Amino acid sequence: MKHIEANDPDVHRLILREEERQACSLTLIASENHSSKAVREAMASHLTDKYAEGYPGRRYYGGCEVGDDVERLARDRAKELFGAGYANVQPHSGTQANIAAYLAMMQPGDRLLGMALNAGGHLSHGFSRSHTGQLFEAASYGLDENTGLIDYAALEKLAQEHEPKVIVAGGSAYPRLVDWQRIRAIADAVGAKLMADIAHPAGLIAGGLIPSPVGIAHVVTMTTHKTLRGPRGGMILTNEDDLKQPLNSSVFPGGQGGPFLNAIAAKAIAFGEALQPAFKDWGRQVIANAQALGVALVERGLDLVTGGTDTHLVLVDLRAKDMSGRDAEELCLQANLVVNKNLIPGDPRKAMETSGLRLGTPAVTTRGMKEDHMVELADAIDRLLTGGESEVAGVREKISALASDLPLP
Ligand code: DSN
Repeated sequence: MKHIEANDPDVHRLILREEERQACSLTLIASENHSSKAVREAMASHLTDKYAEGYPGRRYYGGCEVGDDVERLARDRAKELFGAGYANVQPHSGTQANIAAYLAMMQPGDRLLGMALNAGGHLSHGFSRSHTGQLFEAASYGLDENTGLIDYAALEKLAQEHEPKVIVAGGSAYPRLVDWQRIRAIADAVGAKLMADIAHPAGLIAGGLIPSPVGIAHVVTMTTHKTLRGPRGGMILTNEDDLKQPLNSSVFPGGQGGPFLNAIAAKAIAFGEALQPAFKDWGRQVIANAQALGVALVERGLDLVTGGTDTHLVLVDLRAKDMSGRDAEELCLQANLVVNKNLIPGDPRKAMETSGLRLGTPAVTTRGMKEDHMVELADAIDRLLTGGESEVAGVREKISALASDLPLP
């Protein structure tokens, strides 16, 4: 960063502060990860300066021949990774990918059915204050409050009543597998299209570790920076020939202007990394770590929504502790454990307070943590939730020591 240091000491200091924050703490935010140095180099490359509105071979600017090759490479690798016939690597984010996908399948005013935000869905699945809840007439399905699992029977009933054009499935705080076939059957029965948002488990699906919706859902969207371990960004896949052109047009010029070629190159690198056998091993470890963390938390008397996990995250139900997610998050943060509060099924508290804590293992697995470390983390969390402020200094020392042994990539 010698040029930033020389030209802009203010920004240099901020970047160093963030590096230090990440290095000295442990990230258990389920949607975060640490990308490789190669991914970050591509983000900082000269590709950032190039305009390339359009698609490979059909651009609105000259000088796009390298950009064309970059985008073709990213698309080809994405298709190979997920076994898809079409990939659009231009979406700048998961939400932009979702909005583009909806508008390729629906008109404003049409009906959308998505998982409720307080059930672990996402803002872009029809939440009232998201454009997706304003553009479309959205209804939401939820979880069985006793099991914490998607209530498929209620979803089916709601689909029959609401008659959506699109059903979106997938969540940001759902620790279990989604039955893609079952939701596709529900969609078929009401003449809806199924969209799978795999932003969270994309890397686990790419690694073949959990079932893929590609070929079941009409459209699959995702982010590239969570378990997929790439740069911040989004992506759309389909195997439906009649959706390819509408998806292309909906991304550009529908929702975006010029693609970020630097990010697309970084996506290509991340997909290349994900095609290596080591990525599958990493993903397997992510799941093993989440399961070990869950078991160790339960052994310490904590409740988990659904009792455990099949993926990269666990959702702690704090109601028995009589502590809010906000207070638990703050205690962990003081001890250098970065986590986030989260609503749980039937949560009696508001979204800014919550009764849950979401813990994910992608970032700590990238730093090299294994099951034994998860027992130490569970111990640290239990000490904080049980002992409160009096435990912060001791746990912070322990977490800092663990973190300093495990450098960022
Ligand atoms: N904000 C992401 C998450 O934390 O799950 C989803 O966009």
